[in-house]
Amino acid sequence: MANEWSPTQARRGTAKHPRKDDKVFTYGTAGFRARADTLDPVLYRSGLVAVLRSMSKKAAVGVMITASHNPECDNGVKLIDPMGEMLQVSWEKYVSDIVNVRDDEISDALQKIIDEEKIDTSQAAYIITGRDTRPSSCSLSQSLIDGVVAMGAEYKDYGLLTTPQLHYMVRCHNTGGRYGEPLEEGYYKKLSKAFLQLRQKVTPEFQIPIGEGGYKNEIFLDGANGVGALKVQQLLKHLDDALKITVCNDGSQGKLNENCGADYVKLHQGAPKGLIPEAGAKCISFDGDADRILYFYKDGNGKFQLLDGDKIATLIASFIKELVSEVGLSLNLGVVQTAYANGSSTRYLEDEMKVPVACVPTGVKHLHRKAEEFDVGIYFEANGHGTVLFSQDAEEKIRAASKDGSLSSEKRLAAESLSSLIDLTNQTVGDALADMLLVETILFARHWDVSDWNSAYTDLPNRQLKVKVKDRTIIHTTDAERRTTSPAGLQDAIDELVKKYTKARSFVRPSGTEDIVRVYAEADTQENTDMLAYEVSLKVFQLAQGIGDPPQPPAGK
Ligand code: 16G
Ligand code: ZN
Repeated sequence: MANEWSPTQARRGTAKHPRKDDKVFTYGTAGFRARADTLDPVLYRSGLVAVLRSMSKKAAVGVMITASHNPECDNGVKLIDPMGEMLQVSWEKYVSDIVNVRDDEISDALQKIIDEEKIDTSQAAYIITGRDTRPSSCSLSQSLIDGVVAMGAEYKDYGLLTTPQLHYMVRCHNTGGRYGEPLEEGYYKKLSKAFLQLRQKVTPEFQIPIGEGGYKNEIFLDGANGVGALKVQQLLKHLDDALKITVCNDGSQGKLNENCGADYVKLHQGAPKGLIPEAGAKCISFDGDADRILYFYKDGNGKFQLLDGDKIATLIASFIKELVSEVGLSLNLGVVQTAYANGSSTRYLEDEMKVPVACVPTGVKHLHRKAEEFDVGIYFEANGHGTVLFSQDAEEKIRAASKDGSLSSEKRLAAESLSSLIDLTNQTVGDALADMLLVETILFARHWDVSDWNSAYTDLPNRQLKVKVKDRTIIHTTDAERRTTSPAGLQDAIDELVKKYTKARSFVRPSGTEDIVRVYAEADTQENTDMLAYEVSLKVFQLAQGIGDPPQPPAGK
């Protein structure tokens, strides 16, 4: 039994972790993120709230210390709810409130949450924590633990983990081991077992299209100099040499995310530093905490080809759709995207694959929630974050079919494949390691090389730009961030600009992780896309009080 929380102790702890200035922190799309040297009190206080959350849910909750793809000097923290999902939105305000009150207001602020949520503070609390490889993560982890201990709670610190591994641990803890063993080894065992089983089952007999290129099991990984580079090597030990992975940017030299990692590759649409691909070689890139994955390669003409989250989603959706229809199950399968999804991917899914597509605002929590509305919900952000969610009903039907002796052996095999596929997907959050294993299985099953996969549809050229403005919160959006409602005149101006080009689309939104406004454009050619992105950026600069130098036209214009 844990000690009951003591307001005095929580307050006393602030002496060791004082707020240094009046900087206001907001629990944003992915928790708190800021320069690491400002975060000590934020971590301490996140520990206090995590304990209240755990008491209120009567279950273990997780706290991950990472700033994902941000530069190494930043760090961050996010809370993970009992089933491994992102913190319930209504609690985001509580965390922000606690983090922003004065030191002497802490006890009262905690009491307010206890009263509002009717929390029984004699309830035992348990916190599960992990961290990425940032140099600041160790001491921030201690600040968090100080907060947890001040509340009289118990904790388990897993040390270095990828973000999705920690989400997995939280779910395992709260499901009595039904989801998996709450150990790092347990995570590798679960994934590798499902991978090896699925690989055996997807024998060519029931594979429909066989590509020309031929599957290759060699992969070159850009590990972003982060935790994913370390963990993939642990995973490999369990894969019976099914994959050969050369790890570049493994953290032994370069800085985390510096000129590398999935975010860099997506934005620059080019190879990261430290990984110069040979033509045709299959390359992948993780982000700093390994919850994103992108594929890329250099084609025969030396052109960089990116297979982003949209391409991954279409590949997975088509594979699952085939298996589901092979079994003869009636399951409602859908794909969830954001405004950043390439227009070609949406058209391909809807028009060619006849798969329903939903569009939601940026941020994993929005995608995850929407995907839960389907029997099989495949969600991916274009930036490479995504996974597949199976409803309980879908899972039960699949498991039952896999054991149904009255089905033909083809149908049963397809059901067994789906059953292994469920175990191969991280049902809590996007997971670069699990996604890699799933993509590799599908390519293997289809005898596909990356170029076979890439030929499904051609991405429209696209460009993302950033604009610095005085106050990005004046930009309001609607329609899953595809349109702006303020400042006045901005949407009309964007509409006019978009009309000038073919197959064009553009939107702007305030970033949830940086103090900037993001601009996205796509059109028929790269030249037109770059021009449209520039013109829209200029409008944002003019109508939303841009600061610094105005955006410059694309080179040569
Ligand atoms: C965070 C989100 C990611 C989103 C990105 C957008 C989570 C776990 N991560 O990294 O999904 O794509 O923010 O950043 O939700 P932005 O708001 O700066 O464009
Ligand atoms: Zn990440």
